Amino acid sequence: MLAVGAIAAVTLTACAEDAPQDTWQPEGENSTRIHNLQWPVFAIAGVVGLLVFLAIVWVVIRYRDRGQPIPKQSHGKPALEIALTILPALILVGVAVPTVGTLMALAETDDTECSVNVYGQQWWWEVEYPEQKGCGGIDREFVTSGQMVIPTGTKVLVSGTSRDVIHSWWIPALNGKKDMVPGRVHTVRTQADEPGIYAGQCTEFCGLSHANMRMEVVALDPGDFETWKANQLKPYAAPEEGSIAAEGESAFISQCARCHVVDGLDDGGVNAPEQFVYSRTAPNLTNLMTRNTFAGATFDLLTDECRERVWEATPEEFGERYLEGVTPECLNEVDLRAWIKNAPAMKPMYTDGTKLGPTDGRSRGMPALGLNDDQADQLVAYLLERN
Ligand code: HEC
Ligand SMILES: [Cu+2]
Repeated sequence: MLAVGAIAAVTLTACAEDAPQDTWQPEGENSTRIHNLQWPVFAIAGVVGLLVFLAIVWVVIRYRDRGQPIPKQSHGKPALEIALTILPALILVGVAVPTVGTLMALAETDDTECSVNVYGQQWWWEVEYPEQKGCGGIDREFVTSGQMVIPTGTKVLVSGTSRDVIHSWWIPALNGKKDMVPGRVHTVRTQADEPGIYAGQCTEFCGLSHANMRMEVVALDPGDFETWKANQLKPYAAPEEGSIAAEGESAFISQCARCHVVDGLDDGGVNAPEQFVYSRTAPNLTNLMTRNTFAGATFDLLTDECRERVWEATPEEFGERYLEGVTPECLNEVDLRAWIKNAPAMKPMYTDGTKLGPTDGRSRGMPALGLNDDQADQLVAYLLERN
């Protein structure tokens, strides 16, 4: 009994309020459907489990060996056998009917109001907004990474695939899991009722940094979503001539542009991602400072204090705070600098840390580029203007 109590206590503390990935706290249409199914199934399975457990305890005590003679041996009890076949079958049918109904409701895509594509890649997610009438209208495709921004109260269809191994997309508060498989497109509907950040993580083991492959859905009310969208599409703003950021731009072209794209930056054609990264491109850094986490939503771009302001905001305050992006005062410069100088030290990229990658000349993830402090300063200044 003590053991049971201890297990229950541990399980229940896991359900405490501050658990952003709690599957028992649905915050969208489909997660609510799943929740409405998992409760009764859990209850039925719990009652059956309890009855079986009690029956075992009773048998163990009642018929334990007290040196009594072996009882009379009998064979078969048709009434009992038939009852014990029919009863579980009925329970399973009782569970199957609502399960199939829920699965069909979850697969519904006809009434989609906004389409977003995701690409899983070791170890981050690219999020692509294709041209469409949905999502309030998108005239030019654009991409971001790590944080998928969607309008609230909107039926969003996430179509996903993978550029390397199998990954799995899972935002527990909004819907169930969906494997993202190379060469296939899988869909999962996502809808958030309230503005806020909904955290999730890759749930299919995908290699060394699987545990560092996280993602977030950011829901903004439709007005704020329009603001966010317009900001993603604004033209490139070159740094002021002679500034540190301008030196950063040159450093970016020579060191980073072979993998990373900044839309509108003329990099003289050096971007040739296929040649350098294992799978396709690295995250697009055009609007890095409009997201507040980086490298597979694993590290914060905001200082702890500023992060709290966004994450703890009420639904009414949230949109405005999120749209502030990463200001110079709020930048978590320590982690960003450390990343630029030596990314694999923060997030394991390949098993042999002494080599850049497998012998075919390709590497996974971001290499350590051996930059000095000045270059890091320049690059941080340049990136800080990508907002
Ligand atoms: C060989 C290709 C490559 C080069 C060169 C490279 N990166 Fe990266 N970078 C990546 C990959 C891949 C990721 C994603 C890694 C992950 O999250 O697992 C990444 C992630 C990042 C991120 C996080 C972006 C996000 O949205 O999560 C930043 C910032 C970044 N790199 C900056 C730089 C800078 C600055 C340089 C130049 C000094 C640079 N990178 C050079 C491949 C590269
Ligand atoms: Cu993964």
